[in-house]
Amino acid sequence: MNARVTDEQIQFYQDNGFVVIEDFLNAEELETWRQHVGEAVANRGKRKLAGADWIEEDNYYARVFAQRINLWQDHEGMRRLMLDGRLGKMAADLAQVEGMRIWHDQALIKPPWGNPTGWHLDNPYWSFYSRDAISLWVALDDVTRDNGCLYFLPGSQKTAAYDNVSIGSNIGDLFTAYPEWSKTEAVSVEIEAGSCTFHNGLCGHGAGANMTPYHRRAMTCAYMPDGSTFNGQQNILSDEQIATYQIGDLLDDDAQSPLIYHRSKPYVKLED
Ligand SMILES: O=C(O)CCC(=O)C(=O)O
Ligand SMILES: [Fe+2]
Repeated sequence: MNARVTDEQIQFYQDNGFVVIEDFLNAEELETWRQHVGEAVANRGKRKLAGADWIEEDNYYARVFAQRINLWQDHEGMRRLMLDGRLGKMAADLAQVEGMRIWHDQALIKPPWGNPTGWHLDNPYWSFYSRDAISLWVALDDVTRDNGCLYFLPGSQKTAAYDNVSIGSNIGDLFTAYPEWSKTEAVSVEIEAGSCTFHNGLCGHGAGANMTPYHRRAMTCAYMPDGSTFNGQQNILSDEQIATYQIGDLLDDDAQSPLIYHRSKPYVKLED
């Protein structure tokens, strides 16, 4: 695993809100990720979240991508991959924070002939607000403009508020919320399988349609800076969990949001 981020990559990320890391996984690691993701997703069936009855329905959104969240919680191989402290260090180095917790992982598998992923921000959906939240997106297939590569609005994380839209069929709705971005040129990111991107949770992004008869598989993980607090939104938390939180409470439950890296603590390398 190419788990080192350079000073140039940190600077690029801070300026643009996203960065590409080529050859993140080697061929053997890529095969392991593909196998674990494939198995974990198959075990889930239509259940989107570990241990909860949130079932995927057949609608427009299901054909943007199949979304299976927190595979680390119910698949041992995924747990080893996702709790790897090296990923947390990369995220913490790019975001320039002290420590990172997993908010949620998710497999995002765009089906053959799948719908585009409408423009959106990530962090406003989550149960904490942070300008330093960050997501990893690992390509498990070569991604091109033909099969639904990501697009980013460079620099948008600097002016984003927490206004957002849902990922619907009008892919440009975000520009109604942020008309000041409507003249920005988006950057498409074509990468090979095994390469990855990181993006800021307030950087505008979307993905194209899948115009091919093949799946476009990606494995992603959203990270929450250590020290983040509850903002009142449920997102992936259970009814029982939110019943115990007040707005402003620290989100530091290691069983739900494991701290995978902190500058002041030694970290374990779980993945072989
Ligand atoms: O994979 C996609 O189509 C969208 C990914 C995305 O929105 C994300 O990783 O935050
Ligand atoms: Fe997103």
